[in-house]
Amino acid sequence: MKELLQKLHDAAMQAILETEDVDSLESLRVKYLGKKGELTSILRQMGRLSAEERPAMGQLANQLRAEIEQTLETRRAALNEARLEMKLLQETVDVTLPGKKQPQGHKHPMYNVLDQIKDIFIGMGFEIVDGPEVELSDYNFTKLNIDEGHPSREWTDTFYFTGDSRICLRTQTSPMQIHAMETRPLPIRMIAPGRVYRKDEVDATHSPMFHQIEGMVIDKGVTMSDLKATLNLVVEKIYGKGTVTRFRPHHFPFTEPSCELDIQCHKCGGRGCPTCKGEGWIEVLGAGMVHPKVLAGCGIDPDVYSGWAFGMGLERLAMGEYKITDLRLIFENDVRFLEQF
Ligand code: 2U9
Repeated sequence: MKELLQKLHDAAMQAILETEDVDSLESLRVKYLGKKGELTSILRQMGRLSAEERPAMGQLANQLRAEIEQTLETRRAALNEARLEMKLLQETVDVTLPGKKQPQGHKHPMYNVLDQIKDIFIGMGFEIVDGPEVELSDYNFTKLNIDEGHPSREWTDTFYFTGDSRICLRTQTSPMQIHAMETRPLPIRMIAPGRVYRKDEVDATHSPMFHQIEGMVIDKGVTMSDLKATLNLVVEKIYGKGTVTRFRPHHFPFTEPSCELDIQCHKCGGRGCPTCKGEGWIEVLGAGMVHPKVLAGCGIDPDVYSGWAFGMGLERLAMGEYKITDLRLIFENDVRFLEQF
């Protein structure tokens, strides 16, 4: 019996030490030490031994069992450790490998221009006002002194939602000034940037959707010289100190008097070149004193209050600033175009 126990012990030890994975260690434990295992079946034969032999044999059996258990444990720990080490080795990050390039976007060139203008007006105490792109024709036209029958109200020029022309996509950001005059306390100093829509065919200078920025001041005693001084300052901030300006008389239904502001061509100093198309001057914006009828229509007494307003197209400004010759490039969002700015 002693030999049987010793043989079992040696076989178990060898099997344990030769095993290479943790799962089969458990099978070995069941095989040798389990309830129905080999050791149990040897011990069942203890009954055949004499009463004197039994204690020594029991002791030997216990000692060998303890040794096998100990070896199982040591082997399990060693295999676990080796497995962990292998895993760590496989998962090692090679910090010297080149990284994956993450292409980064940036602001659209037109928004650079918009943000520059916003900053200038914020610095002068103006508020930035946002509003709906879908408008009542009343706010887009009538309250701006653009009467029924005006060509810009035609179905061929404006996107209408209703057969009776009551609701449209705004053709200018001016309705936001009407809303402001109707709802805000005076005085008002505001700018209104945003998208506007006109039924134009797409070409190098036209798009059915484009961006405008308009501004307006309403207060007591506001005059044309406030308009000129403020816009001269804005132009100097955009185009540089000493930029020469010219205010040309013009006509808009919503302002009286009205004007257009030109800057002397900064490329040729006014002599005429491709940048100013030989004119010597570049048109920048339209402006004027808010029409008394428009003020009165918003419940503001034109005998007490007056105001000035301006409007300009943002795409055209960006095209001038960045020498972009085709308006379509601004909307196509081709990265090969955008990444140049
Ligand atoms: C109110 C009163 C007056 C806004 C103005 C212009 C002149 C102007 C054009 C520039 C190029 C539109 O994008 S464009 O085609 N705009 O010339 N806009 S004065 O005057 C207002 C606005 C609102 C209540």
